[in-house]
Amino acid sequence: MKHFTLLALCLITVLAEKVNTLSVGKNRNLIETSIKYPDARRDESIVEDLHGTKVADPYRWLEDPFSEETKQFVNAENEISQSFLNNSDKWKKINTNLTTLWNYPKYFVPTRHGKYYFSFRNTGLQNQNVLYKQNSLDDEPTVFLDPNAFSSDGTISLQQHAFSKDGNLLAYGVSESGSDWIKIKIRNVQTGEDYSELLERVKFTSLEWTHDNKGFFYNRYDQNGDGSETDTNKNQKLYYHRVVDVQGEDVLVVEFTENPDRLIIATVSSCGKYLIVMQNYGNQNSLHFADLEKTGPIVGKILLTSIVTKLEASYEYITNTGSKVVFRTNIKAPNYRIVVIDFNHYTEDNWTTLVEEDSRDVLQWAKHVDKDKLVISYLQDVKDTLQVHSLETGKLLRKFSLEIGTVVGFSGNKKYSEVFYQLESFLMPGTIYRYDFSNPDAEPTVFIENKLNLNGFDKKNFKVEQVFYPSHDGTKIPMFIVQKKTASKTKPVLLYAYGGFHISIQPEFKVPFLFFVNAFDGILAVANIRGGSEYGQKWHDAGRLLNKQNVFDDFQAAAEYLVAQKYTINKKIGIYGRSNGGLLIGACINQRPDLFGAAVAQVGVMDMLRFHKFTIGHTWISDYGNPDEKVHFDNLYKFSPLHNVHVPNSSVSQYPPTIILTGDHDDRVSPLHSLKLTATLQYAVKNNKFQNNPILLRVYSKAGHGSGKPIAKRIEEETDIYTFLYESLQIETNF
Ligand code: X99
Repeated sequence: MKHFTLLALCLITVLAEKVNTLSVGKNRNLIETSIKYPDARRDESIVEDLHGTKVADPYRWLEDPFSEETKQFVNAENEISQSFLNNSDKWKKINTNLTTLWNYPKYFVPTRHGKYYFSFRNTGLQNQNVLYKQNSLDDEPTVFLDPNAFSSDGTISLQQHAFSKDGNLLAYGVSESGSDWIKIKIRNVQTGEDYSELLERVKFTSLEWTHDNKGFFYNRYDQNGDGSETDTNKNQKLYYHRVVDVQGEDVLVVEFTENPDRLIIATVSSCGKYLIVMQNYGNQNSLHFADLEKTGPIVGKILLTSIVTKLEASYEYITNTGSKVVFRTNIKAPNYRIVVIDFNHYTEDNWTTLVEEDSRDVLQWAKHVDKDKLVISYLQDVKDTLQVHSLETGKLLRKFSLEIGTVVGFSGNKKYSEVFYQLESFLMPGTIYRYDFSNPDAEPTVFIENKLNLNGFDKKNFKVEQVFYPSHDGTKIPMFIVQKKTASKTKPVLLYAYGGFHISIQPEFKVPFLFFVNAFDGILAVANIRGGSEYGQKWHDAGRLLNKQNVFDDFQAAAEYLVAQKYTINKKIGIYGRSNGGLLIGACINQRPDLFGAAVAQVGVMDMLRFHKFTIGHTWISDYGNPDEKVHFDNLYKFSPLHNVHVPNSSVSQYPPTIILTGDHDDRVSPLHSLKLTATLQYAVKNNKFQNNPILLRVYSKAGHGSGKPIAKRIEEETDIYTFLYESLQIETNF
């Protein structure tokens, strides 16, 4: 075994070197040449009988991120992909262009805590946004917390933060190398100094202060990690930390030993009286509470009263007036409604509906502001609306008229009459509005408008349209199409979607997307395929579990529509997806390799038979189904990217140029998914006369799933992606 491993290592190294000597000249020529891929060892002995089907997994060894053999494989793949990308004479120019576009000052909504306003800002290219503090909105802001000081390369990021009720303390989480693991610290707002304690083993946490300002609840695991490991995360528990104590003194307050798979969401009610606890699985949760005034000092387990134990719907705490607690829920209301549960009489027959479900629009969130009002956001055909309702009667009081876009930030509090919201869209990098309920007849005013720093950029030269195209089963799918107004010959298209986990993909400002439209004279197409929450729970249900194939059909139908409507041709369509959207790309290149001109699969889930075994993957059973159950195995086996790779037997079935990207500290979707798919694809296409397009793998170091990635690393990665698209889609530019 050892000898075999050594031999494989040597082979990989030798072959990688050979490729280097091959990569001369422009990549457009290389695309016509076949690349020599690393000869990754196949372990034919790994064959399992799964529900009566023999399933081979010859690259199982790539699941060990720490083995020398895996590291060698990654190095060899990186050499190939980097030499491909570095070989493009456009890499530097794309890099410069992206950097210029990214370099504009960014402002975010201010929030009030205690005596101060706090807001994040970024001068342009700072790796991490900086938290500022000011006495009043006219006052000069001073830096309060600068994550750029945490590391020289920007790879330590701020992931979560919560101010104590009095605004004197800040609990904040820091993550290294993009991992989901965080360490919690506490900072004194007056002095700016940190307390000595450091709380570890924290992931997917609540951060909720008790209103005596003495401490906070947070979630922790028994194990620890740095994000490079693949160990499953189960048995999460809720703890209480008192400021100044060492972590060893923290009190275990809630655990659900009978459901080790579930995550815990804890909220302290806005009045401080209740601790509301939910067990979360997918977008469903249970509902429990405790009266903290009756509990007394927190010294041990907190006894919970259960309101909902069955996981069949979602409940989200909004606010409360005494024992009348207001929740957003989708129980018997797939587009969501707002209900009031009296904690003194909490059985379902006593619940009342405050805001009814709308038959068309999805109630996305609600915030308690100005003593007795709720600001509610609805999603209407994938565009946000904002309106104000009475907290007492639920009645609509007023609507804010919004430009087409997405409310990406909102701040308001029941104590204050003032609210801020930030609106973004494909061409609008974020405008912050301020509205004061003490002057109700006035309209919201522009507080700060984020502006690009780009000579000659005028959004009037671009157009955004929304079309509704038919999918394979006739369902109408919304899609945004963004391009320059000028007509040109067949434009390249970047087709993006996500399709899962009840997440809607709304109009937002993304520098790389605008770059594609602006610098490549391309068309950005964002398809709101099923699986998301664009039309509430029904849209999610229509794209999950046994309906998951609808997601892939909707995406392929988007490409077919763009071709049929003469926006473009197959070979000019680049498809891009990340995470669950990476699965989408993996499935679609197997199912319709002829339909696309290039594919970018970032941090994707590719092994649908084993995803539940690594890190937090087991919670995705809510969308994907459980591979250990036959009915779900049969379904997953049909589309799992890893298990549906084919050997091209015609030019139609050759794979499009494909780049697979991941990070070595991605503990959301372990890199093994990308590694195993790459090895399988490369094995299928090597020496194949029908396959000329490259299949590349790029693994970034000190990088995770994406959250907290420093701007410098993001620009590098986006440069790789857009260079790959430039080469693959035969794009013409003026630069
Ligand atoms: C997650 O896996 C997030 C994990 N997660 C929870 C939390 O499930 O961070 C959760 C519950 C309660 C509090 C905090 C958390 N997610 C988030 C999915 C998609 C998501 C994910 O990252 F729902 F947005 N995936 C990667 C799904 C497949 C690929």
